[in-house]
Amino acid sequence: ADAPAPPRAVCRYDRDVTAYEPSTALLVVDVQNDFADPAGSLSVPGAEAILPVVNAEIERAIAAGSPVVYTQDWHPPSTPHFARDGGIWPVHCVQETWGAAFHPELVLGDSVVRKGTNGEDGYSGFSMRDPTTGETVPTALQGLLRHAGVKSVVIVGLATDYCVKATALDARAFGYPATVLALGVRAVDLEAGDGERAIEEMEDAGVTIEGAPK
Ligand code: VGL
Ligand code: ZN
Repeated sequence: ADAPAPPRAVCRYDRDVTAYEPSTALLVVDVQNDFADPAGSLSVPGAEAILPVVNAEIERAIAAGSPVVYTQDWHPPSTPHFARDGGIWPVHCVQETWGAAFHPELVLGDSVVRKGTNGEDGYSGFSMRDPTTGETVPTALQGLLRHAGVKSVVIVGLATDYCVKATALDARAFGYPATVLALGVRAVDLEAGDGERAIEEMEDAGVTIEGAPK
């Protein structure tokens, strides 16, 4: 028999956006063990605190018939993205490992876009940049959103200063109105203040930051 599903942390909270519509997609960025679990190799401070917010958002989106798309950092064991191979990051989210798996408390769906699969940095859910050639290649996300008739996106996940930021900036570059939920994201903060600077950069690009301290 199947093991019972682990309990899901879901919270109720008020937010003042328009309700989801089928033309709004929720993008859930990289809620994977290496980022979200305190024992992960690139664990983001406070990441587990976003899970109830992210799950509540997923439930709202599903109830409204909005597509929910999950991105997943999905690196080969050796990639110029990792410090030991010339990049800046500890080894993380290696394909088929615990660290690359979605956090066990995350409410899952079937629409997953993997990135960084062939040695690219893959910060954005929309495109991946080859760190050696500088070439940018698209992921499946754009086609998926277009096919679903998506006209705007809401973004939550990890990390504010890398994959959330890159995904939000690309969403704007492709012409989507984009909202990032401040309670549903957390920053790596390699340098103190990176998270706040990322929020400002996103705002400058026309991203709506919702729930930010006023
Ligand atoms: C990420 C650093 C390296 C992210 C991915 O998901 O924000 N950060 N790879
Ligand atoms: Zn990565």
